Amino acid sequence: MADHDFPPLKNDLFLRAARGEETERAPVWVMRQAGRYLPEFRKVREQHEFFKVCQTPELAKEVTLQPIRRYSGLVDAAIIFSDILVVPQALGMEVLMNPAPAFPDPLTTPDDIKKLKANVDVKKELGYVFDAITLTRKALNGEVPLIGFTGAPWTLFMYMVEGGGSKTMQKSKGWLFKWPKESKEVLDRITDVCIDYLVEQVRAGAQALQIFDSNAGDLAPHHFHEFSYPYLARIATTLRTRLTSLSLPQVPLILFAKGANHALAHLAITAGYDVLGIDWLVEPSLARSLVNGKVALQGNLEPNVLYGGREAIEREVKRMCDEFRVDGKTKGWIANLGHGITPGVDPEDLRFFFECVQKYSANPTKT
Ligand code: 1CP
Repeated sequence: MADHDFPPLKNDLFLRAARGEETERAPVWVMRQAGRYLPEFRKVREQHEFFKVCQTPELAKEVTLQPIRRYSGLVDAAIIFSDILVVPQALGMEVLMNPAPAFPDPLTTPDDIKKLKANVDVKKELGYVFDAITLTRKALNGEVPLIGFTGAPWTLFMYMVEGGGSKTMQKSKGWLFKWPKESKEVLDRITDVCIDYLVEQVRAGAQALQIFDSNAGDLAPHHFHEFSYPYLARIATTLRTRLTSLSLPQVPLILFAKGANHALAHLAITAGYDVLGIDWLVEPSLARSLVNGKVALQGNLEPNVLYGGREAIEREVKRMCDEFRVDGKTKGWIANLGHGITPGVDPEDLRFFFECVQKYSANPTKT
């Protein structure tokens, strides 16, 4: 698919900010914006199992569009409804969602590596995601751009070894330290699939891509540089080469290495991404100075502020908008939460968050 196969884009604020440009106000979207805080999403889930929604392009499209319809004119990007755990599924692992992710047969020892599929054909295993992307981009009718995504190798490795989410990450970190060579073999295998997966998402119509390294901040800085960074950098570099050689568009690449704020300066210069997502544990002004204009930034409101009532939301959004300004200008910033929205948020409070971003990020020098 090429750009001219889709309706023309009416709102390119998100794409302009991702390229680092000055914008009339900050574009805004939120991670997990299609999710359980929305009654219309819960209704779909009452009737369909989680991965069934991901695997049925019509349902994935419907759910992706729910926040876009509800917050029409207030939200500046859509993210395709899926999950990071479809990559382990493509590698041959069984993943259940009940309601948290569960792998009945995780990677226990290096001997289990042979259970992973050797040559993953992403078109065969994940074709439903590409179909959902094409269908959704058409249905969006150019209202906002569509973001595709993948989990990052270290974060996916963590799930594949732990067999689900983990606070301590003892098993996955145990692998890194006990079997570094074999761990890197698995990380490399995941990276190969991520690259193919992202290329096909662009071919299907994704207009930007986000890599979620949600567990990046759980690694010591030197372990992050050994077990996460090289794979993130390889994804960006190889993806760009592949997109060029296939005459596909060079879409903006967003890296959300949650908690790896120690690496911001290094990531900005060397990792090959256009945008770095940041969580709320780093002040925007510090993040700004660390990346020094090399990349755009995305983030970073503490998600629990959305439970704090209107006064707190307004105060905190205003503070965030002021902190992200560069020389008094709104430039190279995509407003977002510092992590995904949680199920208990009142959808009307999220609307208020969007309204506050629009109000307080208005650029005095470009209206
Ligand atoms: O029952 C349900 O409906 C389950 C809730 C849910 C939803 C709405 C899950 C299970 N995944 C999703 C969708 C999802 N997941 C999206 C859709 C697009 C959007 O943002 O609207 C995206 C981008 C993800 C990405 C994802 N899945 C991440 C990375 C982002 C993050 O929050 O850090 C991770 C870590 C996952 C794993 C996952 N999937 C679901 C849950 C509950 C979890 C986390 C579990 C854990 O704590 O380990």
